[in-house]
Amino acid sequence: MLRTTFVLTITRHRRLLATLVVVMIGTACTADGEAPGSAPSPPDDAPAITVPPEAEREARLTLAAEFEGLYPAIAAPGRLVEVDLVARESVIDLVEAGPTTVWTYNGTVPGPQIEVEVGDTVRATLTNELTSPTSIHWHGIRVPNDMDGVPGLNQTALAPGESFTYEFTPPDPGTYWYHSHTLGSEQLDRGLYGAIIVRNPAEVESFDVDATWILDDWLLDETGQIIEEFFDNHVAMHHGRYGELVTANGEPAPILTVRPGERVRLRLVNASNGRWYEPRFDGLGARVLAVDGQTASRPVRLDDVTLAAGNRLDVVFDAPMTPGAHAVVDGVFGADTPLGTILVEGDPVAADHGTLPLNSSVPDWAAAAALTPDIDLTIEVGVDEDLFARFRFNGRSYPDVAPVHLEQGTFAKIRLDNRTGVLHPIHLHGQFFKVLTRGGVPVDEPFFRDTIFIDGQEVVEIGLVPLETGQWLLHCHIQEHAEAGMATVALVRAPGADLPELPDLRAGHIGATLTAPEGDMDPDEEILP
Ligand SMILES: [Cu+2]
Repeated sequence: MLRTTFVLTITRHRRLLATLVVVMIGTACTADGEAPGSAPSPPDDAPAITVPPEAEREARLTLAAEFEGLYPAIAAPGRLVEVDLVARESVIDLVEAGPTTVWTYNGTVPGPQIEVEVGDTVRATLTNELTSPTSIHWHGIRVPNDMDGVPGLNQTALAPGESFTYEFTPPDPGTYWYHSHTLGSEQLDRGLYGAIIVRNPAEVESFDVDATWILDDWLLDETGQIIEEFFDNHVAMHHGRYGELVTANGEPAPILTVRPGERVRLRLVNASNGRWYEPRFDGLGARVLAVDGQTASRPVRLDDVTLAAGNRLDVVFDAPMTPGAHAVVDGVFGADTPLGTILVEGDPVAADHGTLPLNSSVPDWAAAAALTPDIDLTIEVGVDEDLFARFRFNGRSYPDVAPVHLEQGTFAKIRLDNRTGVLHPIHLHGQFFKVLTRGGVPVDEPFFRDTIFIDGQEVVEIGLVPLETGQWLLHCHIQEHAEAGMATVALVRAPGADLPELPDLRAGHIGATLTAPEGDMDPDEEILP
């Protein structure tokens, strides 16, 4: 409960706590990071890695071969889906105290849900009517690198008044979302996000109801306005900015009405800056079909996954034949935060739905757990002389990064060693990966994902076969951690290609605090205000 106390006191006592925070980095925050679902510590007698190099090479080739077929074959060309997204200020009704001024795509939070089928091409024109630069990232979708929306890395942020057209053909069915990747601690918090659903036509008839809930939390003052202090040392050092009002689709605790016997697919998206959720469905036997849009090879228990910032969970259940109301709550802080209600009423439907559309092509990759990591990434936090936090991958804070080099089509194992006391949902752009071990213990997740929750002081190993070449951001999805430097770049090159060069990342605006200084970059220099 220590964590809860901190979260709720963040805004009121920020400055007072600043010094205390610094003291607590390595002590209380460690206990603070004891999230539910955390992995056990490695056993003392964990076997040393004994696989010889030649056998490792063979094993890697086998893993890459097992990966082939995970993704669907390239679909036949479909429709052209054109979308206009205008980023602008608007007002919405969140609380009785009054309308709340927010930033929106097309006047609503969330922005319009974009719905396509695999093979369709999305042509989305973003027009910036804000007073700040902005850009859109298509979270999870394997887009061409120059459509990925990270300013300074993949594109130039749109100045106020400018427009830019994103065009891509999503290759994978699933639940994805789009959001600003510019000044994220402010722009996500103000409401710049929406869902993009890529359907597999062969699956559509498997479900009677296909709904989306995008979760967010809001930090409002007594008049219902967003408190405009988006980034400070305290939220950066803890779990990001948390709000006390939780909404789904911009509404506190909405009701999803279904008929008795209907098979329901509810796509949950976490658009919060930092907060994570453990959704619990009362009496519905709900299970998880897909994580981060990637269908599992077998249904997953809700207890076995978290919905960290950036994650998606496709929850499936068959509505009971008896009418009634079923609460959906967040289990993180004592199961007392309502997320919504499933209301079962009306005429029943036939309850014979057959089997769930699972993905039998997910490799188990059990052999990967014993391999030597190709890349070691150590996550640390430091405090500069003015008591500002800097998160570092291998000693470096964005934009002064040491990029990770990966080769297209080649299996790679990445070890993420979190030496901070706080959790981090790490997101890799442009690729999906599989969790191999937690705390030195092999993990059997029957799905690939794009964002992984790493607990305080935890070591997690992931494996992937990158297919998309280019420069891809690898970062913490807690917006305030990313803005405190917790980002690096994965450079994926085709076999035999030259090592790519990194662009000047200082030209971008991934965070308000990352306006880089002139002159040589020094990982230890003060670049926070
Ligand atoms: Cu983080």
